[in-house]
Amino acid sequence: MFQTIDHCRSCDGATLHDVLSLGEVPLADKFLSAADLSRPEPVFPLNVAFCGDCSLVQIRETVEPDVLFGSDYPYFSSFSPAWVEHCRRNAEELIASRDLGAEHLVVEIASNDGYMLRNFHDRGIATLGIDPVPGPAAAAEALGIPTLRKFFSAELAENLTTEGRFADVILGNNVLAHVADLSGFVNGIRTLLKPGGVAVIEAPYVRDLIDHCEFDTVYHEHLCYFSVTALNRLFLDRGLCLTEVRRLPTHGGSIRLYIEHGTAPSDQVCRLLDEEAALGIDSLSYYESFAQRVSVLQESLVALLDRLRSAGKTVAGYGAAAKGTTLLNASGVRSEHLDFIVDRNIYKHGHHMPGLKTPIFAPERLLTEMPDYVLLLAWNFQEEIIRQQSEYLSQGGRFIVPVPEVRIVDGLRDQSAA
Ligand code: JHZ
Ligand code: ZN
Repeated sequence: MFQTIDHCRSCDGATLHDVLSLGEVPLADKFLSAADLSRPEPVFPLNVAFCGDCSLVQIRETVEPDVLFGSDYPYFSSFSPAWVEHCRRNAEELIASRDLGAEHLVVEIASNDGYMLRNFHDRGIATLGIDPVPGPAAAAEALGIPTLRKFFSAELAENLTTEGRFADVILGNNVLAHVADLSGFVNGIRTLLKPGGVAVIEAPYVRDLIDHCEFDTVYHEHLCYFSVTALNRLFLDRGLCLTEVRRLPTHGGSIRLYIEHGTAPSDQVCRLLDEEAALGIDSLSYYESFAQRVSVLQESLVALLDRLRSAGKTVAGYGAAAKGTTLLNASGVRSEHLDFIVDRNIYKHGHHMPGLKTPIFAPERLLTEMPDYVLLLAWNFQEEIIRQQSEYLSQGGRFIVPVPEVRIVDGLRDQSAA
């Protein structure tokens, strides 16, 4: 069901250095049904490595994509309003800056439930979604967005262009890290992209991951953790170049890449490359203290939960996010630490968190149960969730925010809990 690499996923170099081991954990999005609870749950090793040749950070384990992104894949982008708004603004900007109209085609790779393409579709611009997961793809089709239920690949791009379909804009949010065949994926973008077209891709930024100790964003779906340095090489080697890179606050810190046909990165991108070089992102030393900082965070989280439980406090979780699976299981949080987890995604209700088996309910349960503390597993939506839960806070509830360091937020104060 999984393979272990000993060569880099981007440059095929053999100099992989281990950076962090997260032990053996279940698959992040494999929420358990009631029937699953009595069956053994598979766990997989999870190890992060750094390529000494091209500086790409990656995990060593490759779980088959059909296992990770099968019909039970529960992620529907539209349950997170701030994310939907972030993407709407990106779409509006692209429509204006590229003067998109009925004669243009926008293709999105990993189009999920149509959360992004709907912005183009509603303006009469032709769209094509590509996503292998049936549930979200059906939701996109219900909005009128044609969706190919397939993984994107070089071959798929060839087939589309043989039919005369070339893209003016290619979109891909949080998909590049999921791709095992990076070379095929990037070659596919080059094939499908019209001359003069642009691919706009967002991915979590490894610099934010390391600097803010976001180890929980490491899970088997995420094979790679990108720097601009590693990406620049990935695209240049395949006849594409970065014309702009923007840093974004989403998912704990991401980058948006603007990619076009060509052979020279823009001056703006060169400045970011210089900045990364000055930080040493291309050298192993940048990653050396990470594992130690992760274990301090993990220990302080478990110590806090032990302390609260010993004092008879009730504790719930907010956000059955994929990253919650890593946070809980890799840190050694135990099922007796958490009473329940809440999430807005109705497809996760009635299910249980991988590993800990904590039951998942709708957020309304926070007010009926009034747990003393809520561990914010979806900490990347901290502001939005805390705003939504003002009632819970005003009744004396408190949030535990685990990343970048464990702290307690009671609405008035934000204090370290270490
Ligand atoms: P969220 C996702 O991971 C999906 P996850 C994917 N694995 C990926 O690559 C990364 O992002 C980058 C819920 N929620 O989006 C919705 C509320 O309940 O941070 C989600 O279940 N109420 C493809 O799963 C979860 O929290 C709210 O108000 O780690 C958030 O998950 C909001 C805002 C969210 O990503
Ligand atoms: Zn490499």
